[in-house]
Formats: sequence, C-alpha cells, structure tokens
Amino acid sequence: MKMRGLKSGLLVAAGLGLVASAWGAESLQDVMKRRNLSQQDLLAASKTYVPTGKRDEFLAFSSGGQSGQVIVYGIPSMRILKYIGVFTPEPWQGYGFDEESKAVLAGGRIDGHDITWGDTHHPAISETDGKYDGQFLFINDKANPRIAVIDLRDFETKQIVVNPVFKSDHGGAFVSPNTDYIIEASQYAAPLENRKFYPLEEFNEKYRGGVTYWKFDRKEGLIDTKQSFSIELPPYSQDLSDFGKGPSDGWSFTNSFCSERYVGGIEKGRPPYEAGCSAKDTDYLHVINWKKAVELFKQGKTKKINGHDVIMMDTAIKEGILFLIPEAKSPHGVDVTPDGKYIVVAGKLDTHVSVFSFDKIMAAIKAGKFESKDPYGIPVISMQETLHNQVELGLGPLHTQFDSKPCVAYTSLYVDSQVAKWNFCEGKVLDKISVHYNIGHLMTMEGDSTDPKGHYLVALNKLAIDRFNPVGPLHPQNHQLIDISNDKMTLLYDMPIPLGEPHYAVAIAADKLKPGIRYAVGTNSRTDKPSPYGVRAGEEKTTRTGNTVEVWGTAIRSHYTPETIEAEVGDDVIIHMTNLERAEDETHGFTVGTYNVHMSLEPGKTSTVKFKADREGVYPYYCTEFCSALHLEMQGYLLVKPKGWKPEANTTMAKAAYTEDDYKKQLKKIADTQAVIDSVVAYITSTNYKDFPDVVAMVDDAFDQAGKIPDVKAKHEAAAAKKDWENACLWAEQVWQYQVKTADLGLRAKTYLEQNGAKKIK
Ligand code: RUQ
Ligand code: CUA
Repeated sequence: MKMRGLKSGLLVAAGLGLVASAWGAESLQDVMKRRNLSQQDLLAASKTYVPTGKRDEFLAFSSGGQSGQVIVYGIPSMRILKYIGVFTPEPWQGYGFDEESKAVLAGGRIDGHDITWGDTHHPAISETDGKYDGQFLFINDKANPRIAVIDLRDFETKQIVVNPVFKSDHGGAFVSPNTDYIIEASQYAAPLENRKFYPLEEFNEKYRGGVTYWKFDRKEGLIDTKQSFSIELPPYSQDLSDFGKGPSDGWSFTNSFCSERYVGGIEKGRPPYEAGCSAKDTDYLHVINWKKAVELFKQGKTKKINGHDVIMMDTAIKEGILFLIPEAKSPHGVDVTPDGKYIVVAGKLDTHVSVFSFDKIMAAIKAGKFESKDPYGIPVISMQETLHNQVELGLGPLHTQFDSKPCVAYTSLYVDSQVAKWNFCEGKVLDKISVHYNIGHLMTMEGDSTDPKGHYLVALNKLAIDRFNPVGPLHPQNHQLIDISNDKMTLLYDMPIPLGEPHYAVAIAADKLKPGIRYAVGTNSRTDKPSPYGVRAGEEKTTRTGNTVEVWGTAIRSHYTPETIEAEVGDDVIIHMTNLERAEDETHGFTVGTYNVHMSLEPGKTSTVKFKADREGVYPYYCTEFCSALHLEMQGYLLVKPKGWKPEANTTMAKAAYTEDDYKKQLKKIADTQAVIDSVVAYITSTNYKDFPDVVAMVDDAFDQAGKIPDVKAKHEAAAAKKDWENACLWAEQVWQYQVKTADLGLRAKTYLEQNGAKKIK
C-alpha cells in the first residue's frame, strides 16, 4: 500500500514534469490542438498579427456613433489606438474640462445650450486631387446638425460648426476632391427658419430639406462659415451624398427617401412612417452643379435665412444647377466610382444596385431632355436613359466601396448579412461572403478616393449577437476584417467596438500621417497658436486681482510650480499650466480634487482650468499621468481659506529630524548617480546622436534638468556650513531628484540610439 502510494506519487510527479516541460516549449501544433485552431485560423492570425514593436499598415478612423467621438484603430491588427473627443467631453484628453477645449465645444452650442453628445456618422479624410492627404478629418453629428474639424497633426478637434438651417443631418461629411468644400445634407425635413413652428399639414409648403457646402480654409485649418452656403431642397429626406471627381468634379449627388412626403401619425390611427415612406417605387437622386452654385453664392443670388446664405429652389432651377433622377425606392448609399464616371446607388428595398452614367446624365442635361418635373418644378431626368446598368446583388444593398483593381466594387447587403464583390463596368457578381451580422457600411482602404488601396475591407456590422463573450443586453458592435487581396474574400478577424454604433469609417495608409510628438513650448493646442498663458521655467507666477487668483504654472518631472495655491472662499481661480518637457510621451495631467477640472498636458502644451473656489477647505491637486518615478509626489495644495483668515503668530512648518550622517549619505548617493550620468553622457556624445531629433529633444530635456543642479547644490552646501542638517539634506535630495530625471532621460536616449542604429563617431 505504502509502496504503491509512493510509486504513483512519483509517477504523478514525473507526469507533471512532462507537462511542464511541454508548456515550456509548446510547438505550433500543440497550441493549435490546445486552442482548437484550424489551419485557416492560423493563416488569418498570421495576416492580422502585428508583432510587438511593429506597426499597422493602415489607420482607420471610425465614427464612434452615439459616443460623439472618433475611434482610431490599426489595420490589420484592429488594435484601438485612440478615442478622439469630438462632440462629447472626453476626460483623458481634458476635452471639455479645460478652457481651451471648452471653447471648441462651445462652438457646437445650439440656441444657447450645451450639447454634450453627438450621433456621429460619417468621417472623411481631407483629399488633394481626390487622394487622401492625411491632414484633416471631418465628421458629422446627425442628431444636432453639426460638423467637426480634427487636425491630424495632433488628432485633436479644433472646430465644431452648427448647421444654421437644418434640424438634423445625415449626408455629411464628404469632401470635394481638393477639400475646398465639405458637404452636409439634411435628413428629416423641417422649416429652415430656426425656432419656427408650422403644422405638419403644411409639410409640402413649409418644410424643406437641403444641402450645405461648407467652405474649408486649409491654411487656417478651419471651416469658414461666412463663405459657406446651402441650397434649399424639397422635403424628401435627403440622405447620403458624394462629390463627383475626375470627369464629374464640380457636381455632387445626394439621394433621398420618403419622397412621398408622408408624415406618419400612428397615434392618430394613420399608417406609420415606414408604410407611407416606401409606397412609391422610386425616390430621387439629386444632381447638383455645386461649382456653379458657388458662383451664384458669390453673385449674391441667395436669401439670408438665420443669417446664412441659401440658394432658394427657384433660383437653383432657373440657373440650371439642380436636377432629379428617379432611383429605386428607399435608397441609402450613393458612391461615385474612383474614375468619377459612374454613380452607384444602392436601394435598401431593391435587390439591385443602380449604376448611373455621369456622361449620360450630362447628355440629358445638355439636350434639355427631361421626362417631367417634380411638384416643385425641378426637372426630372429619365432613370432608364441615364443608367449604365443595374446589377442584382442580394437583399438590402446599402453602401459601396472600391478596390484598387479597376471596376471592382464591394457592396454591403444588410438583409442578407453579406458583402458582394462585383464588377460595376460589366455588371456582374464576382464573389460573396457572409458577415456577422447585418452589415451597414463597409470600408476598403482609401476606398472612396480616386486611388483605392485594396488589401483589406472592414464590414461595419449592426449586430454582433453571439460573436463575443456576453456583456449584458447591450452588445458591442462588430467590425470584421476581410482580406480582399485575392479573388475570393476571406474573413480574418472580429473586432468588438464598445463605444456606440460606428456608421462609417475611413482608412488611410499609415505612412501618409505625420503627427507631431510635441508642441512648441507654450502652445494652445486647440488654436495651434502660442498661448498668452504659456511660461518658461523661472517665469512662473501667481497674482491676485480683486477676487481672482491667477496662476501661471509649469509642469516638469516631477513637480509643479507652484506647489501651493492660496485662495479665499468665493475667489475665482484660474490656473494655466505649461508642460516644459520635450521628450516623447512625457505627458502630465492636472486636476484639483472635487472642482471637476482636468487637463492633459502633452509636451509643450499650455492649458487652463477655471473655477470658483466656492467652499472653504484643503484640495490636493496632482498629476494624473504616471510620468516618472516621483509621479505620486507630483502634487500640491489649493488652500481655500475663510475670508480674511490670518495665520497665528509664531507658527512654523512641520518638520522631521535630520543629522549630519543623513547628509553624508545623501552626498554618497549623489556621487554614485553622477557616475551613471557621466557614463551615459560619454556614450551619447560618442555617437551621431544629433542626427536623431527625438534624441536631441531628450538630451535638451536632460540638460534642462541637470542645469538646475548648481543652484541647488549651493543651497545644500550653504545649509551644511551652518549645520542646518534639515535644509542640507532636503536640498541635497533635490539635487538627486534632478540627477534621477537627467539619468532617466539619458538612459532613454541611449536605448533609443542603440535600437535605431546610431553610429560611433569617436
Ligand atoms: S448610415 S448603414 Cu451612413 Cu448613417 Cu448607412
Ligand atoms: Cu507628471 Cu505624473
């Protein structure tokens, strides 16, 4: 019995040993077996896996749906890189919690009200000659008709403009081939006047749709609202839009649904919207000569509505810039082909996509050949005469994107939960793949530009159902990555999106983006101008004017200047902070507890927080980014005193006891650290480090830190001479703090040089 027990014990031990060593060196086959992976899975993994330290080929900018944000992720890894605060406050970036970003959000106020969310739908990357140039990103808010401008040099939102005449939008943002205009089409018709009621009985007469052409000033990086205008359109629920390109440059296309102009009334026993809005067989594609519209606007052929220039429908008709073409009912996407020759319209309730020929449209317009007029007198061009072809793809076609291969397009099939690959020149289906589930938009790489890049397609699915671990009744969205480099499409990856329903996304070759890593010291990042509140080291100050305490402070590893801010109850407190760092990724945060303020101070940035110190008390402020070994010590106190408070006489600061021995230990520590610094400096200066701007920045920062040492050294030596061991120890400690920061930067610079092939020069 005893024997057996011992023997089986040994066997178990041996067995465990075997398993353990197998774990130590698992083969690919072992892993496949253990995780139940197929060859197919492995292939997909190897196409999407981005090894540590490597980067993605493409960057996707996805609408964040109801979050009002933009989501940035890499393709093919599908790793999320950033959420950009756009229409909604975003605390990490201080967006909506510092004054500079509050000013951006304030641009999106409507009727004097803050709107702290957005229903983002369509992001657009700026283009030059119809190709993505990677400079700016635009996105619309459907619920509160607005457009935002994001600068891709720092991925920050710079501007929000409110549509002056619409009450909702959908067909934006899309850019003209040189980004001189951004289109925004309304969605649900309403009176163009603001704060004006008309009964639904007057829908046909008083309710209107429209398109706005926002003028973009590339030099300023801002929309110029004064140079922007709209065109009044019938109340047809204008939907998606696209600009022409190449031969069709100068024209824009906007489709519509519910051209029945039905207004529902289920509560009054009337058939609901969905019945009345899909009764007819066709809706209208709006064809607009926007270049000519710009001229009309410049000639003043507009009417001011809410202070905004609107080209009225009669003018548009008379001047011959507005036409309609019937399109299969309840269409959704309208997408111009990369060559600019065709316009692809997908009809949700039709199994076909319709490919319209721009040449044929122009021929009809030139010949003045119209089949009828709509109730508002807009000329209607024949559908049959302008169609290039109609292709049966499947149920619920929505949106189309293009391949790098000529004539190849991809269309989402919402009802079928599929993507169809097809040839729009010849009108034939090439391949189909199932997605999970109910795809809305789809996106190929630079797939709505004149120069699509192929490789990958992302299906933006509306439902995830069973694809991910359950997290309650509200499911994440599912973006699926599909390989389109071969004849047959293959599904590679499911990516949960946990931040709202992204309608559309755009993806750009990563090497076209050149974001900065630091600002010039003292920059207001939201205006890209020097902040009047930026200060350099040594210029920090705190002032009191009346009831306002104003601080011009700085942040650098690992302290703020100042470390105490004193106010009285009822004071207005304004704190400006400048991050003096130059090193990459050395961001500091700043918050004052319970005052609902926060800033993110990337290297060089100046931000401001403002609040009323309305409660007596002691409020710690601290750095919210783990920036250095002494990050937790990056702190201070806002002291809010009762009005007229005076300190009692003879109070001294709390202190600890220090001895000469403590001071000697400090000196030893300083000497040891100096040896490390010296060796690092010797290494760096022996290389061509000046060829590496990132290293030069780190070296500059390091010298900044080291440069503070002599001053502080004099202080500890003077204190030691007076046998004031407390001050001697604390100032010596401060010398060591500067040394640590110097060494930290130096070591980072050294690692960088080693990893980036620096050469020995001495
Ligand atoms: S939407 S799923 Cu573009 Cu707003 Cu089509
Ligand atoms: Cu600065 Cu943490």
